[in-house]
Amino acid sequence: ELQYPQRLNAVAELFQVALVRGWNGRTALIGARERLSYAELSARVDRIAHVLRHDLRLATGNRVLLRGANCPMMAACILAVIKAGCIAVPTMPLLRARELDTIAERARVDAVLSAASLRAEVDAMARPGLPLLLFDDPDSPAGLEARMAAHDAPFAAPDTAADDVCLISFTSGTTGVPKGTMHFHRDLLAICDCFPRHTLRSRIDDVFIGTPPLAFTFGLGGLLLFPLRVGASAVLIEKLTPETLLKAIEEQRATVCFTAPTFYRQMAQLADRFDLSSLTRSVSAGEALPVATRAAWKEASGLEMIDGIGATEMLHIFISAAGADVRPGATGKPVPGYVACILDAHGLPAGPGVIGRLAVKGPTGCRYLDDPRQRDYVVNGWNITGDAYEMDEDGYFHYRSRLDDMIISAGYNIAGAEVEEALLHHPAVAECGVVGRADPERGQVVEAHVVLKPGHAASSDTALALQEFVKARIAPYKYPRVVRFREQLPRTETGKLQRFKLRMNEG
Ligand code: 3SK
Repeated sequence: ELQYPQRLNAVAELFQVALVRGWNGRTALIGARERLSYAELSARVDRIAHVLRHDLRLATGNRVLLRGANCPMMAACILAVIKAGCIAVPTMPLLRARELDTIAERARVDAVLSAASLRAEVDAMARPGLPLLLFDDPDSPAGLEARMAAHDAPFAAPDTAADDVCLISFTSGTTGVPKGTMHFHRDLLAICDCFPRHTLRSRIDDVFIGTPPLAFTFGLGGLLLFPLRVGASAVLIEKLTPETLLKAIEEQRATVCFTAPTFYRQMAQLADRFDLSSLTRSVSAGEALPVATRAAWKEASGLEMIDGIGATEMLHIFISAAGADVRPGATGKPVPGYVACILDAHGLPAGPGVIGRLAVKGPTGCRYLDDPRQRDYVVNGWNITGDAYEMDEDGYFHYRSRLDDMIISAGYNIAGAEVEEALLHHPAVAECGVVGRADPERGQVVEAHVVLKPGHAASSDTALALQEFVKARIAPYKYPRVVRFREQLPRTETGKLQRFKLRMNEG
């Protein structure tokens, strides 16, 4: 059982621990243009917190929308909003004005902190009068940096309760309908004290690196809170491609990588050009990890991936396995601190071998912002996810599909993920997404959207070869009756496949 003081500010606590443990001279964040020690980061956070409270006159509980790519200044702004007793509402860098408007309205935002390079969409928001401060704009006399210069005293965090909201995180919207989820100060520490402590086993000499935006809780934990909790460093990369990530791993001697399966697949194809010998752990989440991707990354890096399932609703990873506990094909077991079970069609806990809805309970949990779906999501303290899973006799959880992605064809239940997994073993397939398409005869048919590797032709012969390949690997009734070739697949900024766009033939 995790215990935190009843009065708590998560960010003040992180820096207090750093001070007491003597980490102030250690490197906290490494960006493209700067490197900050714990002491420098803490001082920067304090200056920004002063600006928020004194210049912007924000009060405890006010909400601040944040917009920026992964860089030390964006990280400092998020931490400062929380230390100032306000509520951080981080947003994905690629969002457009209309989406920002929806978030600002739903979260009742009181101010905006944005990277100067991303201001266009903020300016286009329909919210005249909303206070805006730009950062990474050092020459502007009205920018955040100029205001920070006037404050050099330490900032004393206002009194907040461990269960005061400090973060509103919007889900990335694989269904196209983002929801706001609220998280407490104690939740930020709880995620650090579960997965990274027990499964990842983060250490003070770790160098964290990866792709998820800080605006996505996968990135907020993996690239900011987890390293800060143990005195480690994080590399924040603004312009991410598989090459830039591989190069940064090599240059910064990174030890822990966080990204999604798609990125691992792309990196695996290029890995032989880079020295990845510093990496000791690679974490995959955001999407189900196909066995083929695990194998390709192992071949390329020598590392057995740490797969995990997390959710914005739960803040971070709650089922995972590492090292000798890994079982390819299974996500893993509940991370210590969490319990999980499978619910059958009647909503009752089911034993091994039953495919049902995954439910989870732990120190973090879902609190939707003003959303009636809260009633369906949390029942008796259990968070009822939208994922279909199966537990085996040994207590390992195996992903089957998103519940809304289960394809029912001629009376058969077919998990799209299983067909994707089979297709990914074919040497011509780079990426794929499988959905159900309405069909007058069979109810639905399995439709595969396939991106081919270079050198393979999108032809009816290739489609036929893929169909035969799937029939030979898994039960033949699961083969894709329709195969469509695409240049790329529609994904969210966090790397999740947007199957609703495939169903609409969009993207
Ligand atoms: O949404 C996810 O997939 C996720 C994964 C890991 C950690 C956090 C999140 C939100």
